[in-house]
Amino acid sequence: MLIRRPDPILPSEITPEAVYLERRRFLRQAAFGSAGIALALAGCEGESAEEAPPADEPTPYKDVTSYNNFYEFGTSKEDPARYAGSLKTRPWSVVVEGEVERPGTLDLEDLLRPFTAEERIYRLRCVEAWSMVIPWQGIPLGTVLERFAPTSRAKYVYFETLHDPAQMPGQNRGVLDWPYREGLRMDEAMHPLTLLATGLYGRELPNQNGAPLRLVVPWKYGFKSIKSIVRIRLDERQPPTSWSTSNPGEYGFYANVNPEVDHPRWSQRYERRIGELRRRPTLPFNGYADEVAHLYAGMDLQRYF
Ligand SMILES: Nc1nc2c(c(=O)[nH]1)N[C@H]1C(S)=C(S)[C@@H](COP(=O)(O)O)O[C@H]1N2
Ligand SMILES: [Mo]
Repeated sequence: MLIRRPDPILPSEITPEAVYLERRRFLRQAAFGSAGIALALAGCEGESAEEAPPADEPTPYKDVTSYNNFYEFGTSKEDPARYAGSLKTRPWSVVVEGEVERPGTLDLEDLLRPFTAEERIYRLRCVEAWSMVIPWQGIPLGTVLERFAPTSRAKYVYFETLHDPAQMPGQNRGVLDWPYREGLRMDEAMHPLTLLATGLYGRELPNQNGAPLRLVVPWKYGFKSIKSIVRIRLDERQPPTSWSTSNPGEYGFYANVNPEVDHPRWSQRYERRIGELRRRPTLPFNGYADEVAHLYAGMDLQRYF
């Protein structure tokens, strides 16, 4: 019988998630010295904590970067990976204005230099009920906003995506009122879970995922997580947002994931993790209720959906 030795793995065949997971394993081992010490520290028997599958398995890099929503490059989920190459992400700057004592401009390098990008694994859920688990790198938005000294009149934060139809051909079509706009209430913006993401899977953010800088608000529907941001404005009043302007009956300003409130055209009770066949029950606030439900205490979430 011929025993075939496995072929050596070419670097080009190593998936980004394999590289990422290996690096994480290495960092964890370095932190604990050895797997044995990690086991003793965790106080568990049998399997070490390192080998136990995480409750939320990250979605493969290929799916995270090839099944996207980014209407500036087309309305189908395959369009952004195919067409977002036309977006030029350097140089890049973000205007920060409005209710701040120190308005100014952030260029991307300035933004990254004084901060260390943190690594967070977050679920992202879309209103159409698909979800992914993505290892993001980024900076808590609140840390960035504090540099500009919000005034006491700052109640909301407004965000705008680049408006340049030459680079973003989808903006030649009237599917949305361009530029893409989003907003958060100040307490949502300052919440430590809210991230300005600069990368995923340990790599720079791919264009289709919102390079070079996008918002990630893990307890809300994906549409809140605005991509390729060029303007941040602190406002006294609730700002207009793209989806709630184009279809206010279907997309509210708050966009809290809520299994109890159906979307007009479909139930929100279940979701499908990309790559899984079985549906999962939708968790309130996308599974982050312990951290964020208090922000909405006393609000009627049927009305503020
Ligand atoms: N500028 C801009 N940002 C956007 C969108 C968009 O069309 N344009 N789509 C939103 C929606 S509906 C979702 S679900 C997420 C998708 O992010 P992902 O492609 O990285 O998964 O991006 C959000 N941010
Ligand atoms: Mo979405």
